[in-house]
Amino acid sequence: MSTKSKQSPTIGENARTAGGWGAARSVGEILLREHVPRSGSSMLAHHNKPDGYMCVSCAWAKPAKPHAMEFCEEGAKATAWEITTRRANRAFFAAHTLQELEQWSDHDLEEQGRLTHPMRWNSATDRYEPVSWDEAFDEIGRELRAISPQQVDFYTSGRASLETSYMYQLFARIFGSNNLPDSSNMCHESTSVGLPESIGATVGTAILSDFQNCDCIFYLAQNVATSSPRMLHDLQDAADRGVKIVTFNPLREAGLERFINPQMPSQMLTGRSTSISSEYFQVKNGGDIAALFGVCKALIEADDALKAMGASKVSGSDAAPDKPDNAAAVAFAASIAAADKKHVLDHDFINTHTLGFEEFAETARRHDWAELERVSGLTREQMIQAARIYAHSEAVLMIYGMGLTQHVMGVQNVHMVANLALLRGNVGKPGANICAVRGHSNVQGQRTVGITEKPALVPLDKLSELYQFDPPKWEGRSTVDTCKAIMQGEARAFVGLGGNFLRAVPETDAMEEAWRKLRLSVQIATKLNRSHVIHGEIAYLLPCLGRLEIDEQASGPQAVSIESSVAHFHGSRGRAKPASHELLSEPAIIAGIAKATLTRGQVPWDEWVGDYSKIRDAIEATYPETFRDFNKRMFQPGGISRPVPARERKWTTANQKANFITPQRLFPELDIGSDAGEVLNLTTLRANDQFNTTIYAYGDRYRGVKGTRQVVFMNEEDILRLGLKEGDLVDLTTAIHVVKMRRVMNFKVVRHDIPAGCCAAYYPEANPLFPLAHHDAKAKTPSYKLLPVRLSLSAQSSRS
Ligand SMILES: Nc1nc2c(c(=O)[nH]1)N[C@H]1C(S)=C(S)[C@@H](COP(=O)(O)OP(=O)(O)OC[C@H]3O[C@@H](n4cnc5c(=O)[nH]c(N)nc54)[C@H](O)[C@@H]3O)O[C@H]1N2
Ligand SMILES: Nc1nc2c(c(=O)[nH]1)N[C@H]1C(S)=C(S)[C@@H](COP(=O)(O)OP(=O)(O)OC[C@H]3O[C@@H](n4cnc5c(=O)[nH]c(N)nc54)[C@H](O)[C@@H]3O)O[C@H]1N2
Ligand SMILES: [Mo]
Repeated sequence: MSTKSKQSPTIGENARTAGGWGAARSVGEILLREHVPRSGSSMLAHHNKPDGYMCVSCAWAKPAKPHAMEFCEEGAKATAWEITTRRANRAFFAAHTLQELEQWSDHDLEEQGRLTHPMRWNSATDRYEPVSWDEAFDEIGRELRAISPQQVDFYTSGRASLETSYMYQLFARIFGSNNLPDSSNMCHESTSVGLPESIGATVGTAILSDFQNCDCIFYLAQNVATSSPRMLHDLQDAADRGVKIVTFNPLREAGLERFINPQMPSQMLTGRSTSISSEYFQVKNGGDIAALFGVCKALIEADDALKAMGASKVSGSDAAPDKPDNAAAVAFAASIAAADKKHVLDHDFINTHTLGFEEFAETARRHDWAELERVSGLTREQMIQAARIYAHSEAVLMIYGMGLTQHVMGVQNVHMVANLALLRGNVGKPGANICAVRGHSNVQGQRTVGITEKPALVPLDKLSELYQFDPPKWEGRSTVDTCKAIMQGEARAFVGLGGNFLRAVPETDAMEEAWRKLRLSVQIATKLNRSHVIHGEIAYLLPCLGRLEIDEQASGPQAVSIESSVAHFHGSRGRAKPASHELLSEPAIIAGIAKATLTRGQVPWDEWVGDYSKIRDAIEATYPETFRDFNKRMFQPGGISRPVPARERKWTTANQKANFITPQRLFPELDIGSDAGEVLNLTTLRANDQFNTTIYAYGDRYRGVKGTRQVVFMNEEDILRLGLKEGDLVDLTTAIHVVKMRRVMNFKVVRHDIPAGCCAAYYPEANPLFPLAHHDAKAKTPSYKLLPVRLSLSAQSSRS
């Protein structure tokens, strides 16, 4: 895809320290960049405060006692992005055809600013033209009624509030469709599938106080400084208390190494930074199952050795290792004995609470160290070192992100995290829990109120009783199923509640062609993106209020609510003047479409739009335990804690136990064919100047990249071996599912501290490479963190 912006790259040394002056300075620059007036910066004083608004960037926890400024660089960017004074108004759309806008980059499209008025695409002029809200609703309703509900897909991006999300899923179901794909399908779906099998929790069990109560953190596959920077405060406090932080990540990420807190003047002045990770293990991407098996093997064999030592003491024989290979396990066991402990593993916990331990332990014992080393990229000593730290800790918090979930074996990655936790009872006690760091600010909450393609996860009987309709029982489409249906022409209409579906999904080039065949595309959005510019035969672009804006309805200004990563619900009040007087709120738009479409169901749509507390009453009526006294408690400091049974060691699995689930392989079977050329395993990353497909600017301060995103990070040895040099332009082609050539061109080679055999590029630039079928079998999460690719010098390279 060609881009309008010129990217003039410079690649410097990467900054190993996150936060600090760089972050503080950028906040001012950000407000300036978005043309936010001075008054806008005072907004930030209310950011993530109990009486304020909840950040529209990430989903990280909102503490009951917030810092004076409970925002981060990324939160400030997301705020400025939404309250910007830039406008994509009538004049803008009159001046540009969509064919022309197709040539624009993601950055340039969103850079135009907030959408101001409802629009319909005119095929004669190839422009989005103003339309009245009523006309829009009427035609959308008419079109939807003419299409079978099975052929309509209702996508949700993870930002929409609980109120909006509840209304949206209800509308889809009364209409007759369970096709509710969401961004979560590309994100933590592996968690939503894997954790219920392991411990009966659909979400992580961790809460904020676990950071104060743990003595060790295993930090896997999450880039805290960019993706959830406020968590750095929690990590810093933990590190200052002496908590051991053991990190597994192929890249040495700033923030996981050192952090300067921009809110602590002493640190700013002295430049003193806190070391975050006590151990940093650069696992190969896709090598986590092997790495964690190595850690578990070390623990299990040390436990065996300790038992043998105990037995031999009783029988009076020597505790010396019977085979030399066992020496490490014996030394490890001796360190545990010296600490006056009887076991390496928590056998009481295992016996009382779990099933499947024997099979898991046998498999771990059987795994060969050499194979674990080869697949993980770590040494045996490193895995044993991680195991030792783990065994000497009493409460371990497991934290993970996309580097584990977005894999062909994503669900099994999640199982391995749980397996490791269960070995020492590290679930459901203070400081010891599993923290699945969610992405979008309400992505977790949307599932809680029914945004899911899986009818089994929704109280259909309750919905039927409350709204007098017969909900569809068939399994709906998840994101990759929706892509497939669009490609095969089975999906006729797409309704998008936020997001940028076309850019976020795999195989983007092929998807763009298929997308044009939709009969109807309806996009509810705040800013223009590629999923709007490419469109169906009939296309609507409906602009909505953002969460930061004052939402005035019949009963006065409204509040909405969200759920954080640690399963707490929080109220949020917008404070900014709406970007345009023609905007409607998301609930009002959904109600408008619903009323124009539905011929059944009894829902007081207008009453709900007039007063959102009535939507919350309806949510509480649907989920009485989860949302008890919702309206009364939604603004309580620290939020409303959602009941998560596993947190109390109640295992709501099929067998009422926590389960060790043994992955049958260490690494996915990937057919890389017999083509010539070496294969590297690609992972995709976010830069610190982006929020998903929203590109704030070209660069990544933390990885030393300026002026471009079109880069491929490589290990020095690989660069040499492939006959390349830094700065070369290369083309990347997909090495699996080679039926069709998938290629991206002219990526600049950047030397980076990444294991040999691995490489990394930015999302969404690399998405055309990902075959749709390359996903976890059960969760269908695309394998965005592992794709075999081949690299070749591009024709444009200066050397050619
Ligand atoms: N500023 C900003 N904040 C965001 C977002 C954003 O785009 N920008 N996006 C939001 C969303 S929707 C989400 S889901 C989250 C995403 O937040 P993260 O979970 O942090 O996801 P990524 O940024 O994709 O990177 C994941 C990390 O995993 C590492 N990694 C890659 N492959 C592997 C692997 O195979 N194994 C291991 N152990 N590690 C690996 C990468 O080096 C990287 O550090 O952030 C949210 N917050
Ligand atoms: N290769 C690769 N691909 C990935 C990933 C990866 O790591 N690697 N990550 C995946 C993940 S984790 C996710 S979550 C998806 C993200 O996929 P999406 O959620 O679909 O994408 P976003 O970029 O978050 O959506 C941005 C758009 O949302 C709209 N928007 C913003 N705020 C609002 C609002 O308040 N209301 C409404 N109605 N619209 C709004 C704006 O128009 C903006 O252009 O991408 C996935 N794709
Ligand atoms: Mo996400």
